[in-house]
Amino acid sequence: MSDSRESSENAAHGHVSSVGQLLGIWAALMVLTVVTVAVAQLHFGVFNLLVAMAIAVVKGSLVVLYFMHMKYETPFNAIAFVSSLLFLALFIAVTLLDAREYEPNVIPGYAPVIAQAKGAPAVSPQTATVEHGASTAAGEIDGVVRGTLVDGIVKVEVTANDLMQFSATTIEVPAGATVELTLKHIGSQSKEVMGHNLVILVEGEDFMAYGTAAVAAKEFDYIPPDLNDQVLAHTKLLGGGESDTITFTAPGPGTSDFLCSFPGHFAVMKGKFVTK
Ligand SMILES: [Cu+2]
Repeated sequence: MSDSRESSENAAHGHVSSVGQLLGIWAALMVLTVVTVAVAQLHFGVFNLLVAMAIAVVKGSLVVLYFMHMKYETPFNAIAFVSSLLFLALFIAVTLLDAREYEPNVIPGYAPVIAQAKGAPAVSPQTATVEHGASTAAGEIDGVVRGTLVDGIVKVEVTANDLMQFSATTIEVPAGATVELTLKHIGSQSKEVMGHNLVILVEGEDFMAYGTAAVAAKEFDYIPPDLNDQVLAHTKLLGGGESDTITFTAPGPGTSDFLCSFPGHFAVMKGKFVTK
């Protein structure tokens, strides 16, 4: 009786591979592993990944077919196996699409809410920005822009790019000077996606508070009218390729904040406006 049960179980599990066949597959896997390492030393450019994946697929197939006995299974099991692989590929592909879509909106190293909750200071977004795009079209990160004196007017030019960076972290002008400030958006993204402005606050006002409040003022291009008493001067909201020039009088000696008030940007797009 126990014999018959054993034989019926064997029948259900089907094939028993010979030792020779298993050793053969093992040898093939070892050879392919050596090939993988050897191929890694060669450079095929864009085909590097394809070659590596092709070898990996062959190895994986050998394991699945012989060690996991898929070769001796019914076609139904093969269909179930292959379709589960297809679904896995689909999940990964959709996730990657999503990640790419949102990548431009991610501010490197910026997590103020979490940092506040833990009572720790927020990660300096400035440091993160430098790591993220040290060589950009804007060029001078951590730059002090002093402007040039032309006909009694101090002309200052600041650029902003698609990587959410101002070319200046400090704008320095003589106290009381007439300042002509130009903001150039040197990126290519639209105002809706990567809009930039430059808002100089009155001394004592906090860019974080202003930037947070400005998020709700979309219809005013993120310049909330009820906070105008906090603003010394501001440019228009610009899209890629646009620029705006404003003229204002610098106050007496002091230091205040400037920022881009487009939602999410002030964490990295900010700096000091210094009058001396
Ligand atoms: Cu901006």
